[in-house]
Amino acid sequence: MLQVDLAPHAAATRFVESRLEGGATHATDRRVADMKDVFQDETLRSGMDPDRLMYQVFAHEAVNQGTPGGLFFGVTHLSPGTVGNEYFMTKGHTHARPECAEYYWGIEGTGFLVLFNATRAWVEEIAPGSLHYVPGRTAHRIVNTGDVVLKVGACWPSDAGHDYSVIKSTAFTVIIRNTDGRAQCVPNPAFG
Ligand code: S6P
Ligand code: ZN
Repeated sequence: MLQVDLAPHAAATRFVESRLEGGATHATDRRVADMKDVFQDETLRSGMDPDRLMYQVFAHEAVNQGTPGGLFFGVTHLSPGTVGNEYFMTKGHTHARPECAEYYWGIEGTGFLVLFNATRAWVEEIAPGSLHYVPGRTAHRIVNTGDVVLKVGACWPSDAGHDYSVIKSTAFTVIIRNTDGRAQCVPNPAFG
C-alpha cells in the first residue's frame, strides 16, 4: 500500500487569529521611524513617536527568496491612524521582477488598495472577503481608513522581489486622505 507521510513542515505552520506562526514564518515590524518620506507631511511624521507601530507583515516562505515557480503567503496588520490628514498606509512597492502579479484579500477592517501603472491609477475598497488581483508592472499599497486594525492577506511569487523606489511621497500618483471624517481619494499634489 502507498505510504503517506504527514509533512512535518506543513503541520508546524499555523494561521492563528490572522497571524502566521511556526515553521518558515517570520514577522516584520514597520514603525513610524521606518516611514521616512512616505507621507506628504514629513515634518509631522518625524514629530511622532518613532516607536509607534504602523504595520506588521507575517510571511510564510516555504522556499528561498528568488526561487522560480514558488509562492509566498503573507498577512499584513495595518494600524488605524493618520499622519496629518493622510491615513496610515504601507510603504508600497512594485516587484523587482516587474511582470510578477499578486493576490490580496480583505480579512478584517476596512481600507483601500491603491494601484498605479504606466497608464492609469485606481483604488479598490478592501473589506472582509474582498479579493484583489494586482497585475504585474503595478505599484501597490494598502491604506487603513477605519478605526480598527486592517488585516489583509497576500500571495505572491517567490521570485517577485520588492522595489521600493516608488515609495517617496512624490511618487504615488494618488493619495487617500481624511476630509471632514470621510476617506477621499485625490491626485497626489506632490506627484511629478
Ligand atoms: C508582498 C506583499 C505584501 C507587502 C506588505 C507590506 O509582495 O505586497 O506582503 O509586502 O503589505 O507592504 P510593503 O510595501 O511595506 O512591502
Ligand atoms: Zn507586492
